Amino acid sequence: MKKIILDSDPGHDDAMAILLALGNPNIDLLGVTTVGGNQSLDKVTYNARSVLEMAHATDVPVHAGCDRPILRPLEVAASIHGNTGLDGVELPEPTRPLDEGHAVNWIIDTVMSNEPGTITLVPTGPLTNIAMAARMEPRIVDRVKEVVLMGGGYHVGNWSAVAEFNIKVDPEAAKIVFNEPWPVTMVGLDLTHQALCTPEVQSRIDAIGTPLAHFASQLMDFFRKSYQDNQDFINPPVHDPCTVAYLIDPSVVATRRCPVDVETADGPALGMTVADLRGPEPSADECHTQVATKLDFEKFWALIIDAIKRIG
Ligand SMILES: [Ca+2]
Repeated sequence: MKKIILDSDPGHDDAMAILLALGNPNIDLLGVTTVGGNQSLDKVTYNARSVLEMAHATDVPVHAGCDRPILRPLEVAASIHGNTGLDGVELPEPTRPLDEGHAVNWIIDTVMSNEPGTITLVPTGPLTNIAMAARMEPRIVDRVKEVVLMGGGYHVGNWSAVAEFNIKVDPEAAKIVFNEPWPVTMVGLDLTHQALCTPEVQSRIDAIGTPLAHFASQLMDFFRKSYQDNQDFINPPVHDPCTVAYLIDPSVVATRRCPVDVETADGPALGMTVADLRGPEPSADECHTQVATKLDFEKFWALIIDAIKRIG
């Protein structure tokens, strides 16, 4: 069992990441932390609680974190996720109250109270909480097993020509996270644009026949329309669960080790993840960062469908 903390801003694809983490027997979801990103902190926190409610997972704690980036005003992605952050579905009222304690404190406490090398951080929103945690308690950097994040891209952007949304929203936080010496896997757009929810995939989700499967399918309907209207896609790329899929089965996501840094200067490259892919691939001793390159599409969707089935 891999113990993970999902730090997220739900978000249609964050919701799918939560479902994959809940429904896979090899993942122990210790808690969900939230960060201002796709929508305001209040909205994404409600969404996280509501998705857990929908998935009968009211034992999983939710802690709200930072409501804005470290230096910059929050820029939300209403064009992709709608006014609620999870438009297109009826969200059930959460029965579990929001847990007390700021997400950054809870992340630190959880990492420090578990055995070193056992907790994986899985950020699927702006990296504000993770950067703040690393600054508030630097000892977590050695104790965290690894950071597997959705964000960035080495050849492509979606919020500018070269920047992906999560990184562009809080580039200073991203720079901190990429430059701490913990192992970082960047699951960026190069990878996640292969995770397309095609009509064929969606019909397999529909065929599960449960209310949760219907909920997931409605999320995908809205996400498809957003991507058709705003990002010139036919089918939506379901970014965030690619991180969890990598942790479940590394053969689903091929990686390439290389240095990665983040542009924080204002200008056309703000928020770009600069991956140095020159020369032979460095060893893990030489380089603590790697980028995701190739998705096993069939295995990926089989994991998601299996998780939704198992949750019931
Ligand atoms: Ca997200």
